[in-house]
Amino acid sequence: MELRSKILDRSARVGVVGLGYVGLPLAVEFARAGFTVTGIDLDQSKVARVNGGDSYIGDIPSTVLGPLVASGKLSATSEFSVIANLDTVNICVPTPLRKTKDPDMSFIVAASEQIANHIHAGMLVILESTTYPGTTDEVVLPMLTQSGLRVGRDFFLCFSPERVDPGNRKYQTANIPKVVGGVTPECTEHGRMLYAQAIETVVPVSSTQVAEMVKLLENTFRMINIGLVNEIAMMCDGIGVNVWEVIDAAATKPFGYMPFFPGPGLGGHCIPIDPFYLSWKTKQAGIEARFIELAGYINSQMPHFVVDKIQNALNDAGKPVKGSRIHILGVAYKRDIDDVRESPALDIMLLLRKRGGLLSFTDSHVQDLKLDGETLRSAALEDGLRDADCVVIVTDHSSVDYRGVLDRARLIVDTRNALKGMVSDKIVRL
Ligand code: SAJ
Repeated sequence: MELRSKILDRSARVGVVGLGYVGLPLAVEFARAGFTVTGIDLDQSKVARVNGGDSYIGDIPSTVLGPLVASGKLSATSEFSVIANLDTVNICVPTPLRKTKDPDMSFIVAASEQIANHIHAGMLVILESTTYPGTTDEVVLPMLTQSGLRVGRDFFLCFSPERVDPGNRKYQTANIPKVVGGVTPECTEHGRMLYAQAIETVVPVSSTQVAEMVKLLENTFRMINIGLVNEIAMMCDGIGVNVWEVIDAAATKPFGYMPFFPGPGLGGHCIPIDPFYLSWKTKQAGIEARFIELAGYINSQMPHFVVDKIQNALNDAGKPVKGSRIHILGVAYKRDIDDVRESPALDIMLLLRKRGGLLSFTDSHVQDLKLDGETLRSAALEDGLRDADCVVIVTDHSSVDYRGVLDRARLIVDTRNALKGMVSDKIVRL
C-alpha cells in the first residue's frame, strides 16, 4: 500500500529520532492520533523511562505517556535498524553552536547516516532540528540519495521547524501551527498529510529553505527585540527613568507594538543560539548579519550589568562583594521550568564568585546546579534569606511568595520586576 494511504488510515509506522523536549511531545501526538510510534534515542535512560511510561519532559505528564506505552502505541529503542520497518521518520536532534559560534551539525549528520543505512522506498523523512537554510538539501539529501533512491519519487524529504515553548500551558504541540516545506511538491504534500493527522493547523511552504528560514526569522525576531529592550533598560538606568513603567505604558498601544522585557541575560537552547545559524550562513554569502551580532553582544552584557548593580547595591550598604553572602533566587533560564541551559544565572554567579562573593541559591524547579566544577544544592528559601547580605532575583517563578521575600531580605536586586508594585528602599531594580 502506498505511503499516502498508510498515512490517511494511520497504519503508517512512525519514527521519531531524538526524544527530547521536541521529539517526545511529537511522538506522543502521533501516537494519540492513532499511529504506532517508535522513538529512537541513543540515551538508554530516556529509552527506559519512555518504555516505563515515566516522562522526563515537563509538558508531557506520565499520565499521558503511560497509557500510550501500555497500549503499544508508543515504544522506544536505541536500535536504528528499526528504521527499515518504518514508513516515516522525524529527526529531532540537538543543533548546538560551537564556542566559535559555528553550527555543530554532528547530531544531524549522525542521524542522517543511520537513516541512510536503513532507508527504503516509500519513506518520508522530515528534519525538525533548527538549522541554517540549505541544511536539508545540502547535507541530508545527498546522504539519503546515496541509496540510489530518488527524492520525490522513491522517498520524500521535508524540513519542518520545531516550535516548542516549554512551560507554555496554552500552546502545546497539537495546537501550534506546523510549517513544512519539501524538496519537491510531492515531498511537501506528504509532509503536510502526515502532520495533518496529528496537528490542528499545517502550513505548507514551497521549499525546505523557506521552512528553515521561517524558524530563524521567528527566533531572531525575539533575540533582537530582547536585545533592544535590554539596551533600553540600560539607557533608562543611565537617565534615571523606570524602564518597567515605560514598558507597561507602551504596552497599552493596541497596534504596532509588542512588549518584551529586560532581564539578566538570554537563556535557553534556542533564542541565544538559533540566530547565529543564520549569521553563519549569510557570512558564507558575504552578508554581515549586523542586527544579530549587535543584539548578541548586548544580551551577553546583561550579566555584567546586573553584577555591577549588585556590587553598587552592596557598596551602598557598606559591604564589598568579597565575603558578602549573595543568595540567587531562581536559576532556570526562564520562569516555571527546570532547564538551566545557557541560563544567565550561571554567568552572574561566576562573575560574583570571581569578585569573592559567597553564593547560594534557591530554585524549587532545580535541585542541583553545576558551577565551575562544583555542585551547588538548592537551599530552603528560609535559610537562604536568613543569612544573605543580598538576594538577587534572576528567574521569577510563579510559585514564590515575593512579598514574604521582601519582608525577610536585607537587600534585593530584582532583575525581573518580580516585586512589581512593591515599594521599599531594600529593592534595586534594573
Ligand atoms: N526573555 C527576556 N525577555 C523577554 C522574553 C524572553 O529576557 O521579553 C528571555 C527569557 O528569560 C529566556 C530567553 O529570553 O532566558 C528565551 O525566552 P523564550 O520565552 O523565547 O523561551 P524559550 O527559548 O524556551 O522558547 C522559545 C519560544 N518562546 C516563545 O515563543 C515565547 C520560541 O521562541 C521558540 O518556539 C522556542 O524557544 C524554540 O524552541 O525555538
